[in-house]
Amino acid sequence: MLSKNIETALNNQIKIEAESSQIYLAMACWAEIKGLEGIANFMYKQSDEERDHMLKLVKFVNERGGHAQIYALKAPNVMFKSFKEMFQKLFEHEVFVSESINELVHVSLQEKDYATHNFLQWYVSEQIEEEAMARTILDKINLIGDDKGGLYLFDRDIQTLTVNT
Ligand code: OFO
Repeated sequence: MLSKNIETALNNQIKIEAESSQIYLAMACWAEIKGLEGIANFMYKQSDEERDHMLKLVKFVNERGGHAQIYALKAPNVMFKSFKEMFQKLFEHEVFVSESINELVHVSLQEKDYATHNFLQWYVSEQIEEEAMARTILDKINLIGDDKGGLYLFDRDIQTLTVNT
């Protein structure tokens, strides 16, 4: 059984994962209208993965005697100055998600909820990978700078970047 504190904290994370999915969906749309299909597909996939992260939490809360809440979401940014800015925002968002997961882990230990603590370990590893991937993308974007040919190749190659679900 989940304590009220843990249930509230997990529900808050459900909202964060849902918002992540919306944020990346908006990025996918922006990339798509800019004609960069590879980046758009990559972001659509990221958006789907965030929805999976959300669903995993929803099921966990309901299975452990809580009630998963489906909150109204904050509207995401839909416009970006550049791809660099877009990926910078993605990176910052993943750092924010990692902090939020760390806080959850902390609360689960305070409440001596070892089942939740164990469940959250999957998110801890996921965040390490997602942050690393975002950092790799940013490094590549920085290398490209304003080179249009570089962006073309990056758009083609980003689809080969694997992300774990
Ligand atoms: Fe990319 O964040 Fe979910 O966990």
